[in-house]
Amino acid sequence: MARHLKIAAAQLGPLHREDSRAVAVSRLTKLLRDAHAMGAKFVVFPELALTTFFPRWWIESQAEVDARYFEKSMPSKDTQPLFDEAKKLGIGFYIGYAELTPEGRRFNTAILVGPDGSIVGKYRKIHLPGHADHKPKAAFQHLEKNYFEVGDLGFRVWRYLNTITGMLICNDRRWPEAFRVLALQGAEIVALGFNTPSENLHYPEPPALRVHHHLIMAQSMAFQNAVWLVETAKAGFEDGFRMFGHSLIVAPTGEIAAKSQSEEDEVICANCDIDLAANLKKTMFNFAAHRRPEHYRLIVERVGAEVTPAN
Ligand code: CDT
Repeated sequence: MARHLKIAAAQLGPLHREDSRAVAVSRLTKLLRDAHAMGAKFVVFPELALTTFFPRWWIESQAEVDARYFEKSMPSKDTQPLFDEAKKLGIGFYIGYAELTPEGRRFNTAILVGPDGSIVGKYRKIHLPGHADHKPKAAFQHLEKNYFEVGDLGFRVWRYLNTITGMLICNDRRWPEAFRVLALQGAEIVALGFNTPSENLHYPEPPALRVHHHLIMAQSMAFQNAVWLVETAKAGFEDGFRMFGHSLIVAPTGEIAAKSQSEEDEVICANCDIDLAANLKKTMFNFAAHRRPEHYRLIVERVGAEVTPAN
């Protein structure tokens, strides 16, 4: 019998600099209840879901950054109510947050929480976009390379809710390598939260084109890796800067099963047939039969593109 899992993407509208953790957690908890009312058993929240997307700001004082935006423990007094509600409702969830470790290391992190409230898995974002230097003339900044270290836990999957589930975070969705490493471990679901500005920081680009790229990437990554892909936005005018919504649940066929319509708090849900990918995995994307890794060596040996001299 096919395995089905009702999965929700719980999109958040903006969280401003002055919003407290309590505001964020109460909105997340409401979204969790909405997802439960729709029958969801797994809820995917956004990247850095407890605060504004603070990497848009250059902040001189590391002490201020740590106090306002980083979590020293998870759950904490502030986040415990979300864990308690999820446990009460018997729902598992993915959530992103800024992690400050006891050793003083800082990561852009996501965790997978089981329906019993226990933390099943942790992922620390590997592809950190943007820049580390202060760009005071820019309309807004993207300082992930300043605030976070590159994740040190690799790309992993977990046995979770009778599926095999992997986690990624935001910019990872632009890198086929990240998905393929999860797919090579048998991933059936990939959960991912994001914060994506509607404007391009580097050069003028129509906002619609940015959404177009978001959609085509999600559909192709889901299909080429035969996974269910759940991508959840934090969206809207946050601190005055717009980020797009378009949270998605994409089937392994590459079809969009559900998509958000607002840039506000909004839950979308799909009843996912986890075995939908079985035929694809046995035929077109039967990795064992068709992949040719002996010809892919450059992917791990070379980072940037180099033009090979003509033979
Ligand atoms: N949060 C995050 O990774 N956002 C990036 C924006 C890139 S622009 C510097 C993204 O890929 O959506």
